[in-house]
Amino acid sequence: MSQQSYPVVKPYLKTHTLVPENQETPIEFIQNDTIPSRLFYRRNHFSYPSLSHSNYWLPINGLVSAPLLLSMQDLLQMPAKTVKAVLECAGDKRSFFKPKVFGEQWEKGAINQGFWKGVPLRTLLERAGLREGAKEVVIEGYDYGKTPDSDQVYTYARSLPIEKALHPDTLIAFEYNQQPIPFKHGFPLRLVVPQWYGMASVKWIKQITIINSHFSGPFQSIDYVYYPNKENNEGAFPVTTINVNSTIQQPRDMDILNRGNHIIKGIAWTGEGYITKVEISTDNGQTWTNAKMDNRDSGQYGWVLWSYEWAAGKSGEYVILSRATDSTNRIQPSEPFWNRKGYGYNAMDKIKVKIE
Ligand SMILES: Nc1nc2c(c(=O)[nH]1)N[C@H]1C(S)=C(S)[C@@H](COP(=O)(O)O)O[C@H]1N2
Ligand SMILES: [Mo]
Repeated sequence: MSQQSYPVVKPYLKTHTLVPENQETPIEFIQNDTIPSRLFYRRNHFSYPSLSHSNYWLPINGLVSAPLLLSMQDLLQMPAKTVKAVLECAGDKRSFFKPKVFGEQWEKGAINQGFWKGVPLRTLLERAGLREGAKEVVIEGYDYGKTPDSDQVYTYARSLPIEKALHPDTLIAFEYNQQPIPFKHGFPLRLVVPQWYGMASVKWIKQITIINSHFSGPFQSIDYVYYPNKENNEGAFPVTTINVNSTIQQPRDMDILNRGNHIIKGIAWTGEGYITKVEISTDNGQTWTNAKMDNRDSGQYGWVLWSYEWAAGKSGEYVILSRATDSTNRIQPSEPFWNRKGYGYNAMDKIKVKIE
């Protein structure tokens, strides 16, 4: 079968802002199952922190029986595990919302997958001993600055409810793809919260504090909240679990192709359960066919690779759609759930191509 050949372009990250650094992975460069560090999207609220790695200590304090102060050495000696997980920014695909919303105009590449190795946060919480009334675990990073909404200086900090903090796969990670975590992605320690959008996975961990109340830092109570209304905060609720989603990697939007057979391929992922079905339409949603799914190695938190052989017999313009369904019966909607800050976009993916 003949297949369209693509010009070879050296992979790069597409820059949205340089300070702080916000760059995404053009979706066509996601070729392998895991993304190498140099192609890992970067999402930062502040300038990179300056850290003295040689003298790194991790405090765990607050509502615990025995506060801990751990060295890297201490951590590296604890039982560790490795998980393969999708990390997706809650603002991924924000640029497709209509009407437009403020915020970084991410296209489809604020997403990553790789292997994280670390010590379960649970292990540390058990060692420190949670005291009665422990409700949330606050993870604070070393980076700081002023937020757009106020003149105050904040560090990047987020909390997890106790249940998610105790999930055995919520990790204090120190390796990405068998290497120490690259500095821009959180070296030496980063939280990794599989199944939740990326904002939960705090980089450059400075300290961990257990509290008996609801944490309300700006990245918890102002940002990373779904605001369904344009004019007011009614119906607001926090951004947590990743929505069921899929992306077409090939062909690319606006490609001009020859008549004949083409492979349509891409990825699909979800934050709850697993992907059960990916459907493709080449006639703008009138008819749908199941794509072939290759989920042999996707694991519990990984994306599935899918493909579809398309026999494009007639010249013309085509709208191609992809739509994923997960095991909790969530399915990608035809229209996204619009919200004022533009989080969680997961409408079915859509590209246009021309057959000559
Ligand atoms: N300390 C710190 N952690 C952070 C952030 C940040 O700005 N500072 N950004 C969060 C957001 S919104 C996302 S999507 C991911 C991005 O991780 P990456 O830059 O490694 O891709 O990190 C999260 N953790
Ligand atoms: Mo994000």
